[in-house]
Amino acid sequence: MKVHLIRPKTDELYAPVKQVYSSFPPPVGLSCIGSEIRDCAEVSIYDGNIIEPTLEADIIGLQDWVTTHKEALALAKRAKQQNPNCITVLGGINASHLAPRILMNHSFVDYVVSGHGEPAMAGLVEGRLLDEIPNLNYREGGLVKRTKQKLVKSPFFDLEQVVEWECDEETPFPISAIRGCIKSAREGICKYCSLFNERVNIISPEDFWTQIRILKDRYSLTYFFETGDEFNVGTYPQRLLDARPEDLRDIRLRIYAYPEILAQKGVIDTLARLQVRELYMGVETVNQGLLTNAGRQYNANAVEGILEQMNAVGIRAMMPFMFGLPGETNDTAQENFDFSQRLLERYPETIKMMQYSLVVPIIGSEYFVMASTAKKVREAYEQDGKSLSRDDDFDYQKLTELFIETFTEADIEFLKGLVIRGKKITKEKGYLTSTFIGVGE
Ligand code: B12
Ligand code: SF4
Repeated sequence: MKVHLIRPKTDELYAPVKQVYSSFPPPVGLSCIGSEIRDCAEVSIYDGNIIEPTLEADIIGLQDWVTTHKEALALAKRAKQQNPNCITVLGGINASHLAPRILMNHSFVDYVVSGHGEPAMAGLVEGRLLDEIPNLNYREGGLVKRTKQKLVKSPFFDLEQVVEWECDEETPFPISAIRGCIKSAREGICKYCSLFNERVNIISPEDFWTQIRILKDRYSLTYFFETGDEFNVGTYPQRLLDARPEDLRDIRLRIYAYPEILAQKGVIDTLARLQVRELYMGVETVNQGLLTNAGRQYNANAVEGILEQMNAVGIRAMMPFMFGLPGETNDTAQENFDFSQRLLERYPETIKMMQYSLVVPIIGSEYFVMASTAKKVREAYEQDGKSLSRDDDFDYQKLTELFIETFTEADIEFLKGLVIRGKKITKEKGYLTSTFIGVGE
C-alpha cells in the first residue's frame, strides 16, 4: 500500500508570513507517522514548499494548519478527482479542531484525525474497523463520529521516507521528544492558544539521545529544534544532561519556554549546560492586568532578569509581542510596545527575533469561543453566507478586528500601526521579525 504524507505549500493568503528560518526541514509530525507505519506501507513524505507532491497513492494524508488549510483541501479534492478510490485524510492542529465541519462541508475528505496521527494512520493502513481506530473522525448516517483519544510518545524516525528536504546551518532540525505543554497541564491552556491535547508525554532521556544520534550519524545534523511547547517539564533538562553521551556534547538545541519557569533558580544554567543556543520565550505582553486575564503569571522585571541571565550564558531569545488582549487600551499597548523596544536597546546581543502580532481568535482557543458567541461579533461577521458555527475557513483579518473592537478599548488602527512599526524598526536594527498569522500587515 502506498501512502503519501504531505505538508501542503503555504496558502496564498499567508504566503507573506515568513517562517523565520531560511530552509525547510521535514515536518516532524509526518516523519513520526511515516515511521510508525513503515512496516506495513510504502511511505513518501512531501513538503509542498519545496517540491510539488504527487498524488498517486492509496492514502493521501495532508497536514492542515491555519496557514495550509485551503491548499490541503485543494490537494484532497484533486487526489479524489484523479482517483476516486484513494483515501484522503486530513490531520494537524487546525483540522483537529475543525473535524466535524470539514467532514460535513467537503465530501472529498474521507477522514479527519484529531490529535496524534500515529495510531489513526496505523489503523487506516491496517484496515481496522473505523470505530476501533483512535483519534479518528468519520461520517456515518449523515453524522460525524469521533473515536476515543489516544496520546502517544514519538517513535524514532529517520529521513528515508522524505522525498526532499533542506536544512542549512542556520536552521535547527525539528525533533519531538515532548508532546504537549506542561503549563497547560498544570494551570490550564492560555486563552489565546489552540493547543489540542492538555496532557504531556515525553520520551526517556536515553531515547532522546538515540533519536539525535540517528539524525547526526546519518545526516550530520548537530543543531536541533525541540518542538514541545515547554521544554522544562519538571527535571527533564537535568535528566537529559545526566544521560548525554560524551560524543554528543556538541549537539545544540533550540527550545520553547515560558517566563514563569525560566525565572526559576538554576533553570537557565541547566539549559546553557545542555547547549541550548536559542529559545522562543512566550512573553506576549507585560501589562499586569492583561496578563492575569490571559492566565499568565510573570512581569516585566522577570523578563528582564531572564534576559540578563541569558546574556551571561549566550542563549539568544525570540520573543512574541501581542496587541489586542481583552481589556487592552491604546496606553497598555503602547506600554507593551515601548517595553519591547527597550529590550532591543538593552539586550542587543541576546535578542534574535521580535514577533509583533494582533491577537487572533484562532479556532480551538477560548478567544474563538468568546468571539463566536458574542452577538455583536456574529452579526457583523456573518454576512454574505459566512457562518462562525459551520464554516471551516475563517476570515481571520475580519474576526480579529471584530474581536478587538468588542473586547478591548483600543483602537484597531493604532494597534495595527504598532505591529507595522515594531516590525519595521526591528528589521532596520538587523534583527529577525515576523507576525503570528499575518493579520495586520
Ligand atoms: C515546529 C513548528 C514550526 C516550525 C516548522 C519546522 C518544521 N520543519 O516542521 C517553523 C518555525 C518553521 C514554524 C513556522 C510557523 N508556524 Co509553527 N509550529 C511549530 C510547532 C512548535 C511544532 C510543530 C511540530 O512539529 N510538533 C510536533 C509534531 C509531532 O506534532 P504535530 O505537528 O502536531 O503532528 C502530530 C499531529 O498534529 C498529527 N498530524 C499532523 N499532521 C498530520 C497529517 C495527517 C495526515 C495526520 C493523519 C495527522 C497529522 O499527527 C502528528 C503526529 O502525532 C507548533 C506548536 C506545537 N507544539 O505543535 C507550531 C504551530 C504549528 N505553528 C503555528 C504557526 C501559526 C506558525 C507560523 C504561521 C508562525 C509564523 N508566523 O512564523 C509559521 C507558518 C509557516 C508556514 N509557512 O506555514 C501554529 C499553528 C496554529 C494553527 N492552529 O494552525 C502552531 C500550533 C503554534 C501555536 N501554538 O499557535 N512552526
Ligand atoms: S500558549 Fe504556550 S504556554 Fe500557553 S498553553 Fe499554549 S503552548 Fe502552553
